Amino acid sequence: MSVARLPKDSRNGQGIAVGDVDGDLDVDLVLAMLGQNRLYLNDGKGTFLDATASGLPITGEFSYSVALGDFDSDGDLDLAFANGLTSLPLEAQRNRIYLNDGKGDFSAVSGDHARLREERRGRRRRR
Ligand SMILES: [Ca+2]
Ligand SMILES: [Ca+2]
Ligand SMILES: [Ca+2]
Repeated sequence: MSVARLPKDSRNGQGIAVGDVDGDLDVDLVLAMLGQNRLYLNDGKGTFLDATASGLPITGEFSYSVALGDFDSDGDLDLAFANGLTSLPLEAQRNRIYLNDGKGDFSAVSGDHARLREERRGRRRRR
């Protein structure tokens, strides 16, 4: 009998998303945490290996929810985190989008772009 196993640090999770983030056809896990979010890659047999250090931006933000979706339409699953906690500085409460390089390595490049677009749209409406 085989049993799915999670790393020991898989606690205090607020939200969870499942999807094949590294393109090897098994389903991986992303956890929204109060503190560093986690990326667990499936070894194909239901044992999850902690790939947080290599795959996710390191932050101290408090995430309450996470979703996977191909936001930039390049065929891989990207990440969106809903952040909060009013005692943190406003910048640390911003929601985040991280883009996947196709192998499960996520980077935070698009957060500011998303915000810029929002602001531009707002400006146009006001005119
Ligand atoms: Ca996978
Ligand atoms: Ca994508
Ligand atoms: Ca990509």
